[in-house]
Amino acid sequence: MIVRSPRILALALLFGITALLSSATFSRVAAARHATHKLVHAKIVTDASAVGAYKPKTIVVHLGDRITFRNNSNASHTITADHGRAFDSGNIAIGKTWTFTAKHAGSFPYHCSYHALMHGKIVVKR
Ligand SMILES: [Cu+2]
Repeated sequence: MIVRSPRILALALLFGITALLSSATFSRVAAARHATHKLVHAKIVTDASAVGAYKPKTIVVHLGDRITFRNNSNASHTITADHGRAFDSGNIAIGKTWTFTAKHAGSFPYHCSYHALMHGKIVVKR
């Protein structure tokens, strides 16, 4: 293609540069979004009616994020997935922590394998 008008050439150049810049900005933003994974702090507290309770009860994170649960209650507990073997903390003694890494998207209800009334939910978004 032969461009005769310098005005059209300038416009084409301007358009090209703008497109290049905006695509570079976009990919930088997208990369940053995936590079920064959150660390969420949660806890297990003493609860008069159920021995222990997860706080917060429902936690929403994104893929790659981690949740650290600290057992601030006065009994041992577990964080055990309701369905299949998605995750199981095993025993979390008083004062100890357990960290969950969000590797799969979905909704994961869990419970304490010692105390039937303790329930929580982790929601992992893409
Ligand atoms: Cu428990």
